[in-house]
Amino acid sequence: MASTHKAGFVTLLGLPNAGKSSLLNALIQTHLAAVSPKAQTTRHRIPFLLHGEDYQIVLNDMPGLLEKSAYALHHRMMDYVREALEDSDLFLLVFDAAAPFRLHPVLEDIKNRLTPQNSLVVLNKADIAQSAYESAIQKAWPGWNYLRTSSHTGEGLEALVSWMVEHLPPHPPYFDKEHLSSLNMRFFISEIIREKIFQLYRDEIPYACHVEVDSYKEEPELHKISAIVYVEKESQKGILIGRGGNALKTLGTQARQDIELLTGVPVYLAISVKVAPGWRRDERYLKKFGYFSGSK
Ligand SMILES: Nc1nc2c(ncn2[C@@H]2O[C@H](COP(=O)(O)OP(=O)(O)OP(=O)(O)O)[C@@H](O)[C@H]2O)c(=O)[nH]1
Ligand SMILES: [Mg+2]
Repeated sequence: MASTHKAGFVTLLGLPNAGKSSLLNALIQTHLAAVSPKAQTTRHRIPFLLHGEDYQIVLNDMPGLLEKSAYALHHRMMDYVREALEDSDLFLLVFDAAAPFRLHPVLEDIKNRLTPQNSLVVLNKADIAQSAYESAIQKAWPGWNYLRTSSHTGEGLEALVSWMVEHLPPHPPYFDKEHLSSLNMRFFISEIIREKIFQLYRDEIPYACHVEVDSYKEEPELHKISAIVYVEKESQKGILIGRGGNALKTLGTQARQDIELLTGVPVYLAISVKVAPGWRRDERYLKKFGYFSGSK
């Protein structure tokens, strides 16, 4: 019924590693958002679509809130947060309830810009939460609405959707209801490769990588994809490739398997590695890599 249809934009905000991307994947029941145990996995504002017969929620995954911006890349990541604060209908403030509770200045700042009417405090990782977390946050943030969730067990997810639908404005759908995101396949393929890099490599390597899909050819029986991993230094290129090319081979195999889950057909994936010196500090590279085009 068009007249009672609800639609709007909901943004997930929280510290790095709170479980925002995991929550999104659980809500859309598809692993599209990159997840890793390392902080700062998500670098873009990424819109996902959650549909019902009479609602459409545009759920923005976001980079975790950073206290300090060490790179031009970090500035861009926090610009996405500022933009989302301006143009979203609702906000989910996602906390890692398994971590020790502390009053965080970045979250206090966000709190001052939101209201209990347009925001819900989400206590995530309920499956492994600290029992004292809920009472600590209720004391620090009185008057806000709380919900315990777990993307691993599914706890609270139905209640979360109900809260969003209840608080969304009446509006026709913004996007086609067939889709899970307004972004294209190329972007999610580059995210799959980046997720694998976060899972397979240590220390600074994942942070120094940017991934671009430079060609995607769809044949009926096979999708041929070529991707480039950009690193900041020659030494990082060596680590990414590994002895005898073994590390890159493992990356390619693991990424291909996950891409095939998305395409539903066999994939041929070729990954090459290039050096883009100091790209995280260089606005020209950030522009070339799509960090200045709204939500990617
Ligand atoms: N036990 C448990 N672990 C979770 C849950 N949600 C997320 N995790 C884990 O927490 C870690 C971080 O998850 P992400 O979804 O990448 O967190 P994020 O908030 O998107 O992180 P950034 O993109 O870095 O800001 C991963 O190791 C997840 O497996 C949960 O509900 N329960
Ligand atoms: Mg994330």
